[in-house]
Amino acid sequence: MEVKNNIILALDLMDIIKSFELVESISKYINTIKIGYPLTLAEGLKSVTVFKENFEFNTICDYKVADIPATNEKIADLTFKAGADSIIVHGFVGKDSVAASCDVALEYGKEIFLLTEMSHPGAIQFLKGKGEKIAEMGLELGINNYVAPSTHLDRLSSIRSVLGKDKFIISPGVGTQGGNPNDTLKYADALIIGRSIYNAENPEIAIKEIIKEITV
Ligand code: O7E
Repeated sequence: MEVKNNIILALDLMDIIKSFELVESISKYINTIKIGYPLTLAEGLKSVTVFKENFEFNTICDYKVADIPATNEKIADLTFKAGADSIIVHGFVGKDSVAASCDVALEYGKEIFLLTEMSHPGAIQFLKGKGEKIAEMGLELGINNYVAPSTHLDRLSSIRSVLGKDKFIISPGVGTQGGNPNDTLKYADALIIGRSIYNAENPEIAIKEIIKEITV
């Protein structure tokens, strides 16, 4: 996946009109958006379709799919039917559940992102240290795309070591959560950034500042 300026916008606003205005205001700096539960639950799955139809962006649906295989299949099917290019799936649920989402992605000629470890402080409680095993499982399943945290660089770098240089890693936590763009891009291929852009007084200035800061 080619991510313009290495930035994926986390579109976590809960209003489709405001989301449109935001994306329009920064559309020349990005080509990839991540739509998650905030916008989808507020406005429906049609928000994915509407964005896909109006912007020529890669659209990653962040539904952190984490259920039994039969339910994962249904979630993935509805998501791809709505127009998503990829879906984010939790790894901790195990191989059968992840494989179920992969199979649906394959039917649509689309992809999944496998979530290894998370970026928030509470992630160290149960998930920390499991990322390598989840990454190994992803490799066994032939998965090319992964999510790993920018706020725990030791974890991100270790997960990169397991995956090797050819796998694609996207990393949340830059900005508001404390992650640094250049440190993160030593190990990740793209940054997921939300609040530092959409909560800024001027999102265009904010994204330009981040782009200017990126030197790697
Ligand atoms: O902190 P922000 O506002 O820059 O937003 C970060 C986004 O990344 C937000 O949508 C959040 O749900 C998501 N995220 C994390 O912050 N931490 C994680 O560990 C994982 C994700 C995520 O996107 O998961 C799937 C990629």
